[in-house]
This record gives sequence, structure tokens and C-alpha cells, in this order.
Amino acid sequence: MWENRRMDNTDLFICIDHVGLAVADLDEAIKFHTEVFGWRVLHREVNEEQGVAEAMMGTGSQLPESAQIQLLAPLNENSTIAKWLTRNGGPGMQQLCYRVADIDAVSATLRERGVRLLYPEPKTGTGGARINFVHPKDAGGVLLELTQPGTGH
Ligand code: MC0
Repeated sequence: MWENRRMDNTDLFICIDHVGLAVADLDEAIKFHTEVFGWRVLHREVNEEQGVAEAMMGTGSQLPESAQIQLLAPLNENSTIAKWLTRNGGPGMQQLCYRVADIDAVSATLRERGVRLLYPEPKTGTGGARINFVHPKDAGGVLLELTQPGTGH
């Protein structure tokens, strides 16, 4: 059953890095996810370029391969998260993020396969990661982030 679970050179992605939830208020969302679901805050930061205040949530026994929950709150009304919250009518799942080893190589392969990436070059994401996004229209209706973790991951 698990015999195909080895990385081979046709794999583009290492694992699901995180699932991003858009929230209106970061502190309230952290309170909810810690008190109700027992998640812990692993990391918090503000990313001005992306227009977000974020918290990465995980468990104490987290393996490096385990996906995290990313809470994303808008920094201002121009933030993509603010737009998403308005269009969606409230909080919800905004993105799915795959971890990659080499974002330049993976981006080149995806572009060859006709997939649109949002940025010509990767930008800076959580913990100094290099990130880019596949347009939701080219990913089955899901905003797909690619992340190549920084050294602080
Ligand atoms: C928009 N659409 C989505 C979507 N956002 N579909 C699925 N998931 C989403 N999150 C759909 C709309 O429903 C619409 O479909 C079409 O895409 C175009 O929408 P739009 O109104 O033009 O949308 P915009 O202007 O909000 O742009 C969408 C776009 C934007 C994906 C380009 O959200 C973007 O640039 N996202 C990447 C950056 C980002 O999300 N940053 C925040 C996370 P219809 O059918 O109505 O045409 S920062 C982060 O994640 C970092 C910190 C990290 O993890 O390291």
C-alpha cells in the first residue's frame, strides 16, 4: 500500500507545508484554535509585502513533515486576505501550500506545463521562505502556494 511513498525524480513536491485560513482577527483566531482545537502557536510574524499578520499553528510533537495551520489576518483593506474575507462572506480556507526543495526548478517545470505562477520571481514568505503561487484557475480552483523553506524553518 505504501510502496509508492518514496521521493523519486518525478516528484515536484515534498509534502503539504501548511493550509492557510483567512481570519478577520488574528488574536481571536489564535484563541479559538488553541482553546478549542489544542493547537499551539509555533511562530508569528507580519509580512508587509503580502499584507498579512500570520500565526503558524502546530502541535508540540510536530514532525518536520507534518503540515501546519497558518492563520492569515489582513493588515489593511487592500490586503488579498481582506478581499478574500469580503468575497467569501467570512473566514475560511484561503490556500493550500506545498513544500518544495528548489522553487526555481519546480516553477520552471510548472510553467513548461502551462501553469501560471503569480510572480515572475519568488517573494519572501514565512520565516524567510521563498514563495510563489499558482493561480487558482490553473490549480482546480485552489490557490496553491509553493514554499522553499528558509534556514529558520
Ligand atoms: C481568488 N480566487 C480564488 C482565491 N482568490 N479561488 C480560490 N482560492 C482563492 N484564495 C478566484 C476568484 O473567486 C475569482 O474567480 C478569480 O480567482 C479571480 O479573483 P479576483 O477577484 O481577481 O481575485 P483577487 O484580485 O483577490 O486576486 C486573486 C489572487 C490573489 C489569487 C491573484 O489573492 C493573490 O495574489 N494571492 C497570492 C498572495 C496571497 O494570497 N497572499 C496572502 C497570503 P471567478 O470565478 O469569480 O473569476 S501570504 C502567505 O501565504 C505567505 C505569508 C506565506 O505563506 O509564506
